[in-house]
Amino acid sequence: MLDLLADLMELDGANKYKTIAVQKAARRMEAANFSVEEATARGGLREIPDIGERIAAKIEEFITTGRLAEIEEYLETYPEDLVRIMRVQGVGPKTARKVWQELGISSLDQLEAAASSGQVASLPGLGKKSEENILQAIERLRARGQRLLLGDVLPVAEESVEILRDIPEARNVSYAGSVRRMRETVKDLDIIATASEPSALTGRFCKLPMVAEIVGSGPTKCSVRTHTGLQVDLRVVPHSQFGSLLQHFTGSKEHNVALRELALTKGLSVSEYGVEETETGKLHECATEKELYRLLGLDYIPPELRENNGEIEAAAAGRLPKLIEYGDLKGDMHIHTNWSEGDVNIAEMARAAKKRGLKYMTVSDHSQSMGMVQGLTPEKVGPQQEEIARVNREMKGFHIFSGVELDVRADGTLDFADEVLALFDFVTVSIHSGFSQTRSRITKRLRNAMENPHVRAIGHPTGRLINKRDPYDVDIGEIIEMAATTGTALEINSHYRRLDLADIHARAAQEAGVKLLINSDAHRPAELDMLRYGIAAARRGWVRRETVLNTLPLPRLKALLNKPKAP
Ligand code: DGT
Ligand code: CA
Ligand code: CA
Ligand code: ZN
Repeated sequence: MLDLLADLMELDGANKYKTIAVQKAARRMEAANFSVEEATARGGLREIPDIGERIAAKIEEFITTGRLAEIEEYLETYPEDLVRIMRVQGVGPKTARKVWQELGISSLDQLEAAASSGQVASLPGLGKKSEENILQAIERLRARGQRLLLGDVLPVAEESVEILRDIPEARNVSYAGSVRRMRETVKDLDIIATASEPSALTGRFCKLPMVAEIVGSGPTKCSVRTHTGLQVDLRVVPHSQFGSLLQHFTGSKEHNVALRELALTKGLSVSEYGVEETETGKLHECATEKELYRLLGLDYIPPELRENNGEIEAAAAGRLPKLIEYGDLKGDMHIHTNWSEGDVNIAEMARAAKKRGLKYMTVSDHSQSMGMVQGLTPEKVGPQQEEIARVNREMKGFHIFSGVELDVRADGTLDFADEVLALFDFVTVSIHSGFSQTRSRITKRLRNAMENPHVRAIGHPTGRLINKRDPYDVDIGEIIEMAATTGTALEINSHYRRLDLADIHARAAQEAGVKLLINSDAHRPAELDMLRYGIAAARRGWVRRETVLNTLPLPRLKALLNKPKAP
């Protein structure tokens, strides 16, 4: 309801800040893992962040009457399907209004038909290129499945496991499936447990406040749907088979199939109950996953690697990589503060980073040309560096580097001149505009950036937002090659909406000898917690500690930054 309202407000050209407030509230409602109806009934809506008086009143109106007068007023002017058109990538409210007013288009199907017949290209301000982009975007929108983001599900997984573990009858509890493999998107949440009394777990689970609906339940099994629309399957299994079942339900399916094929060559057969010797019929139950892998002659394979991408061969040869771990991170080289669009000042971000065990960070506020935000101008660099120096004097055991997240403009030029860039300890370049440029232009922009001796890294290298915005048209192989030859590091942006580089690209970069960064891109202290998702993506990409620059101890990183960059 709030999403629809925000879209209608945008269509109508309403005040931008009011629209943003509604959008923020919509995100809060989407993430609310409790009954909003109950919260409304007990007058608790205002306790939720981003829900002010006006929006609380709207939610109440909707819950008590089932409708919202404001939406109905808008719908007297605009057809509801117009908002679906707005959600096509590259079509904003202006274009949606234009195709509606000029061509009478009010649905996705109509838009697709009009674009296919060349009518869209004939409108003022739109051309052949926009028309093609619209067609492709519609296709992608339709192809996109309804998978959830890991960062929206993992906290629920951890909370559920914690609650179940606290039940006296519980013995082992673990989440499994794609969540345990830390895939960037997941379909559902799978939980495996053992217990002295299985029904104690399933019974309690069905009654959790997060549960909106029970899909199915029995003494050892139950499936529920939460208020956020997540399906959770809990299975309580025999203790002696916990390892086998956890391994089975962790998957991936492809990994399990390959494992079974390998077992057959050894006269064994693997099932969710154990490993059976084909000839004698003897069943080895596995209480731990380690036992199962050992029976097959394999080293233990971490869940993040179980995608049948060479991990079984590597485990057989004793050549699995030693994967990077969260504790290996020593710093964060991409942090925003209130010098651009961050919420808090330098000292506060530094304290938050230090509290999380980091030893250093780079203040990398946006440079001036960033569209909406108040970016850093060359004049502000001096005063900002004075503030950094002051905080550095005050803080013990922590160091702040002076950096910038520099725009490379649509025409390929950098946002600051070389004399300004020379003032910083660490320059990261990112693309924030011109997403629809051709591959050769985007590549040229990134090449310009990487060939500049002051530019140490590329931030969120493909620009994707998972499930929302596709990467700009870029040849990732070429980016990796340029990074290798210029000695420029590539970022794994840890925000779970980005995870950019993606796992497989991080793996390719490491193989090409490129150095990586795992950064939070935090705009407020809580977002430093995103780093765990960056670590997960890196592990899925087989990344070792040595590949990641911000695992270096401070003195070694300082020494490295004192030298010109080199391949
Ligand atoms: P998802 O839920 O699509 O994000 O991905 P998964 O991997 O969690 O898939 P899910 O929930 O359908 O199944 C959980 C695990 O159960 C899966 O990773 C492996 C195992 N599994 C499911 N179906 C099969 C199957 O047909 N054969 C084998 N070997 N394993 C399966
Ligand atoms: Ca699953
Ligand atoms: Ca499942
Ligand atoms: Zn950025």
